Amino acid sequence: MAAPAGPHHSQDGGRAKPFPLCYPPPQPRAFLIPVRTGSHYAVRFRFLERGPGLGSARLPPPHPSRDGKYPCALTVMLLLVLLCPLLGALACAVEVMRPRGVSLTNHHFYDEMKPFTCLDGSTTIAFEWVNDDYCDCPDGSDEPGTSACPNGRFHCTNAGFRPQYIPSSRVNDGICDCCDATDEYNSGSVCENTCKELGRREREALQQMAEVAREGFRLKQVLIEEATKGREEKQKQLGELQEGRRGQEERVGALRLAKEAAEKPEKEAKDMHHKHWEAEQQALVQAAQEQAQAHEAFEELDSDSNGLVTVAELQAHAELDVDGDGTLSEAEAQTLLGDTVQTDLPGFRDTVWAAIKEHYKSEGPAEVAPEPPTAEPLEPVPEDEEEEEEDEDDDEGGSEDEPTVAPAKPPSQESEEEKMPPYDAATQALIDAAQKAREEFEEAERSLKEMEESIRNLEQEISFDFGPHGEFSYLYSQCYELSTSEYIYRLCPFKRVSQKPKHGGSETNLGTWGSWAGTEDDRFSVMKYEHGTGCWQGPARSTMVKLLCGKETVVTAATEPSRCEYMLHLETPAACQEPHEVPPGDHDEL
Ligand code: MAN
Repeated sequence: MAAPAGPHHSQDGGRAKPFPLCYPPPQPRAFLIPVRTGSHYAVRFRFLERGPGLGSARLPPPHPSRDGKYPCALTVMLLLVLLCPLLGALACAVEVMRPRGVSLTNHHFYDEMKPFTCLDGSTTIAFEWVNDDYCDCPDGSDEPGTSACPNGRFHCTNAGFRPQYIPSSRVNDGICDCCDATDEYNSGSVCENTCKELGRREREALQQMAEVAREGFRLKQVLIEEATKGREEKQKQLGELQEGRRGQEERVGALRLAKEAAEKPEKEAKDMHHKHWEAEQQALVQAAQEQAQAHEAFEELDSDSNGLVTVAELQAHAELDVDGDGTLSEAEAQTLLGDTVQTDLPGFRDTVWAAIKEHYKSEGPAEVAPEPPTAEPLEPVPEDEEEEEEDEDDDEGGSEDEPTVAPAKPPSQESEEEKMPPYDAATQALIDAAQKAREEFEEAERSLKEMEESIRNLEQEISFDFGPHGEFSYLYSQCYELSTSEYIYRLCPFKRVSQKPKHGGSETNLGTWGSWAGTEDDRFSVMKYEHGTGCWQGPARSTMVKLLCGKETVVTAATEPSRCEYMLHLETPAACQEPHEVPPGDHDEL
């Protein structure tokens, strides 16, 4: 039960002293083990037995006590100190006596020949009050080996493993905290000393780590060599590309001129062809309009609608008067009809219409707008009336009897080019030559663009800071993945980090390469990726990548310590430091 710290009452005024500081000397039950520790000699005392009130580290003081009870201890000690250099290979370690729960470092504060001053300097008490299970010092330093002070701490030596401090409250609480079991000396709990086993396991783990560090560091040297070579190669490649670019720029320039030179006559020839075709189209339209007008006039003149226009029917149109007397006489009408007394539509169209169209006045409504120009005449021209040049249809192969050569496409959707007849051989030759020049130019231009892209990439790669010796350069243009229960994390070093849900959904950008972000003296231990996809009502996603020494390159952990702020662990030989060989053996605190 912890007693309050505070001013001390009388030394023998009712204080319980269940665990006296000293124990009688006649049964030291200890044996001496001379051991060598490094270059100094010491003698280690081991106890055969522990008992209540017996500080496990307590031995009779090495100097005569006030009542001069234990002079032999000093003699033994002195003897050993004198003998130590003579023991040669044997080492001597003295287990320094100190009250229970006091560390070796602090033992000199606890001199049983002097009153004890609390470590905070606040009070001085009789030494007998140390570890008397009553808290005297406000800092708890007078009760290092009991649970009397709520703020005290107990030191476990843990020989064979790591020394440790535990809160005083854990002393004799029935739970084994110290691996050397010294915290449970009076609780009835049976604790085993597991320090040796823990130490062995720790040494094994440390050895494994040391092996990883050794091998990793060896691999790092290979990476550095490769990085140096790679960098030289890239510099060389860059120089060659830059040189090549100049030549390619000239080539592109020359091919551009050649292309322009070839395109000029091509354009002229194509324009010419186009003009001809347009003129033909125009003529066709006019012919069609003419025919439409003739047809209309014929139908008007053919007042009895018998399909023939007669002299009498012509005479109904006085505007056709030939001699200017205001009437169209029968003889005049006959002249207009020629050597026939009546005419059908084809005859009218071909002979009569040409003679009257200048004077003919329609009686009907306003003239119908002509049909839009088409490649085909509006009406099939009767075979007997064909008077156009014969080469017109040479390549088309179409005649009026064959409805249409083109399959499904309606004429309105046809492009001008498609409607046009094929080019003549000379024009086609110019087009082919220009096309060739164009292709050569485009090919050269494409290759120049690729060169420029490679130059940009190389320049960017060379400008990256890949670590003090370029050891991280091999990570460039690689990607590494880690699958967790929810996501697949993908790290492409020096580029970006992403996260893809495993059960559907699109990839999220967790940041693009920002900078090295380790501490000032260890800058290359952390990478920062930033400006990722915005977090809903939060910051843009970002990721820290912690680089750890490993024999292989692998992402070993992915976490999200804070919403939309991620942390990956990347093991890589490039992060291994030169290992400092530690000689094997245990380094117990005595
Ligand atoms: C997604 C993931 C998570 C993130 C949330 C934030 O679900 O990117 O990592 O925490 O969005 O809304």
